[in-house]
Amino acid sequence: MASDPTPVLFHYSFSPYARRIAWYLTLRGIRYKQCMQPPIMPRPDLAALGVQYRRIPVLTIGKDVYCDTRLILQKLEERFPDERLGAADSDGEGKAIENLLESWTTDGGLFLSAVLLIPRNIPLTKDPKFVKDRGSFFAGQKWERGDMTSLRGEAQVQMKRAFDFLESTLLADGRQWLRKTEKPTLADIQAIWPLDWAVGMGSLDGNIISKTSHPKVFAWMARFRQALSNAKARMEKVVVSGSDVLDGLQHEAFAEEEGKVDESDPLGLRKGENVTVWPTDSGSTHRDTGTLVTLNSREIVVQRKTADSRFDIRIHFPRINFRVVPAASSRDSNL
Ligand SMILES: N[C@@H](CCC(=O)N[C@@H](CS)C(=O)NCC(=O)O)C(=O)O
Repeated sequence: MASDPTPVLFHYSFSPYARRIAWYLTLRGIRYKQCMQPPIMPRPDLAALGVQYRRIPVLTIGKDVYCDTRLILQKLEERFPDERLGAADSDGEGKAIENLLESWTTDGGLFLSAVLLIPRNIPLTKDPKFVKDRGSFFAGQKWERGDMTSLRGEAQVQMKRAFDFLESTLLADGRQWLRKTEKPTLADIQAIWPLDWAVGMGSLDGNIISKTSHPKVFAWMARFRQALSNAKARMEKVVVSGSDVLDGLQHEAFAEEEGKVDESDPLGLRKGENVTVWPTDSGSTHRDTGTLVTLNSREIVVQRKTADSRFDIRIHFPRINFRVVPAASSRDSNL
């Protein structure tokens, strides 16, 4: 029997990915709890749950643990179907816009440009512990100090292109929200988060991106912030400790029924097999091993015990940018 537990968001406040989820929950008015995490490893609260995955945010609903904002948003849309923020299933064009905007901003997209533009003079980026922690975070990215000036210049250009794109296409006809709706939708969230992060950090070159050069985009961002602050005023902020979450989960059920392993999946993995899962684009050195319970083109789900072996949890990962292999062969895999 599935229970109806309150979602718990594990995050730290300056994570732009976590904001994407917090904003979604806030605009929907879905009550949730926050479990605040340190911005650098280790994260004992997640380790106690049995989660090795290092990226933020992570969302739990009962004994189901969801990794990666792409999957988290889909799951929230499904679990709370009334007045969803996403386009209706029958609205193919709306869904396509949402998905394309998501690919545009996420991971290697605009997010990476915003990362390159993090100001060098804020306390966090000067902290040697933070610099060391993030040193091996991006798989395959080698940023040499001497290249930073030109990389940051390139990133400003990518940001300008993003502002140009919205100004001259979706927002050009004076609409309030990207899908011409009355209220902000998932499409607005999918597009705005790295732009808002970059503006908020003061990262953008005002000579090429400003209220004067891109008035419609800046007005849209201001409307979004206003809608968010109105919604926030209606929400109660609930902060919980990691040990409270762990103790509480003991009495919760799984939020979802156990799924199936798709027999036609090209990887040929079997239900019940011991597998290891990790993200291929960033945070790849942190890998989760457990029993494979679900595998389909959308997600990988493994079941394992909490660190103290008190109870089982199921950890969900999306298929995009994740690899799953038999646990025995993961030690040899650097892919
Ligand atoms: N594809 C992931 C990316 C998440 C991500 O990169 N999060 C950043 C924080 S904004 C992170 O985990 N940084 C390293 C860390 O916090 O340990 C998602 O959509 O959730």
